[in-house]
Amino acid sequence: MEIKNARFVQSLSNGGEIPSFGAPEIAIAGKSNVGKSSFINFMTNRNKLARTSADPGRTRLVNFFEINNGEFFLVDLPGYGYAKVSKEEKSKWGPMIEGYLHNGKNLVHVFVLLDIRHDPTREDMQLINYLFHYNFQFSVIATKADKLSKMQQKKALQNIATKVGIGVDNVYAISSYEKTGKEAILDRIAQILENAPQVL
Ligand SMILES: Nc1nc2c(ncn2[C@@H]2O[C@H](COP(=O)(O)OP(=O)(O)O)[C@@H](O)[C@H]2O)c(=O)[nH]1
Ligand SMILES: [Mg+2]
Repeated sequence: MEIKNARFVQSLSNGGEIPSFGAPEIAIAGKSNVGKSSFINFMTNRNKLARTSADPGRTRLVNFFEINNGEFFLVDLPGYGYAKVSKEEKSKWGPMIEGYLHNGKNLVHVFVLLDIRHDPTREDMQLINYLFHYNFQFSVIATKADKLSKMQQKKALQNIATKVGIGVDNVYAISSYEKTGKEAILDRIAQILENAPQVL
């Protein structure tokens, strides 16, 4: 599988009607600053397709990115666990993420992004338990692998797999900085699309 082109198509705000583009969607979830936007830019070879860190505005919405002229969509979910936002704003995120996960008709897989250096947080585990509960297919992507040596990475992936309760072959290390780990994820995407329902 190859990502030849990508474009931003739509943001979904709280309570907005979930769009359907008639193609499989892979959602990208994780806490603020884990590297979601950088991951999307890395995967699509684009510097600024998804805006990174210093631009919280758009990252508070569900953003749809069309890949390969409609072959599939990457859906960037709002980051959770950001300490600086108000309680009121925080209270909107759960429903927005859950609303999409629950009602998005074309959703076929969730990539849960976790920082390779840390154990999953309470909020990460809430999301993961939710995915288990509703039987959603998901994989874990361990970000910022460049922060650890190869040997430390191996240990960290095993630790994350154990904490999450999945096999280590379902946990992928990536570094958007050093641009490593992309091929394995493209292979995973190919597999996901092969198994996606034909009529959405
Ligand atoms: N060392 C390292 N830092 C990264 C990597 N990916 C993202 N970051 C940094 O982590 C911060 C948050 O990244 P961003 O993509 O905006 O995270 P988001 O909030 O999950 O969308 C930024 O300062 C990035 O430069 C990576 O692969 N390695
Ligand atoms: Mg972001």
